[in-house]
Amino acid sequence: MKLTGIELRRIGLPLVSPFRTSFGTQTQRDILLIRAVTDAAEGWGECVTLVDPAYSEEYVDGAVDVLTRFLIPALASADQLDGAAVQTILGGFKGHRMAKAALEMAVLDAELTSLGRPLARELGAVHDRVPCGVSVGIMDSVPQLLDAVQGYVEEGYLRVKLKIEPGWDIEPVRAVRERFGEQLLLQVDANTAYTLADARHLAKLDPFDLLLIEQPLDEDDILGHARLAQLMTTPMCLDESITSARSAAAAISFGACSVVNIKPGRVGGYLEARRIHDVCLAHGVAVWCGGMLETGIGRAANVALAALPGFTLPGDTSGSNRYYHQDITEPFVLDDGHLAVPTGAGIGVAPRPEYLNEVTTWSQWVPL
Ligand code: OSB
Ligand code: MG
Repeated sequence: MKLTGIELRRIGLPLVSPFRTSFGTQTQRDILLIRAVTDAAEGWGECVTLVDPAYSEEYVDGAVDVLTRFLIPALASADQLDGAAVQTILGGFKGHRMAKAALEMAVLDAELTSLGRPLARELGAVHDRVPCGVSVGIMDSVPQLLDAVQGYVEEGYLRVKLKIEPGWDIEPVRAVRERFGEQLLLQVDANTAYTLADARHLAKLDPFDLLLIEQPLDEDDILGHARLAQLMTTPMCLDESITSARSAAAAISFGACSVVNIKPGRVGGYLEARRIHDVCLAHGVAVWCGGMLETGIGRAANVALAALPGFTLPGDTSGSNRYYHQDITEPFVLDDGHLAVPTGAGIGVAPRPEYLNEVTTWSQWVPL
């Protein structure tokens, strides 16, 4: 397969409601999409960078820059291009995993589309639908939070994740546990908002029987997570800290986590995401698929990944309507708390051209 060129496209989509985390509030998204045009087929990728470097060091303008300046031109020399070759070539550049992941996804989609093979099958999926959870942002008040959770539970979500930060942790968790009972699968995500000095405070979450606490400490603080894991009974899960199969293996060996959130964008792509899954499965560490408020493009690929055997916990793979009034693809609709794994070739979905054009704010064609 030979690459003809890459189209970069930015779209603006408002979120259905503001999403507040310990690192900021998202009210609308500025999303970079990648279309890979090859001699065999076309493929789509979604870059999961946010507009500012608040969740990770990457951001949308930075991704556009590194893609146009370095990553896309590096693919020009390859005459037999596929997803695996992209990973090898891009491995010559440090960091920028979200930008790399988007490019890998677009080429992988083109490759698999031309071969008529679904991404799920290619990755080793064993399920045709995946159980879904929902990530619930920090709210202005506990009653407002209870209303939001109530709505999601009524929609059928099988697990609820509450975003926490200092000042919004024990009480909201207590209120949700009291209102929805012991059976609700409940977990929390701090997005690095605490330090090890908060260990006694965080241990107050232990009586609420949470599935896990996600990334309480800084992304560099593997030792801190290992210490904290010994000071609380709630299982420790890492998100930001896990950037590769190697870092996953190291964190597990140090006792820093017993659960891993896998986000393909954060780790440089779906092929590395599968390796992390394999490492975790071999260590008996449960994994689940994280999310970055993706459109149907990224969601399709995440749902394919979440169908692998080690994904034993519900993911942040919510239905399209949890994020957007109108998705750019056919919407993903929750059915009995699950999303169906796409069965078409490649990622199995594509943007609807008219709506895509309507929401496009910028585009650039990079010939090869
Ligand atoms: O930490 O998991 C996170 C969204 C943006 C950035 C980081 C995170 C999140 C979410 C939302 O929790 C997950 C989703 O529903 O896409
Ligand atoms: Mg997280």
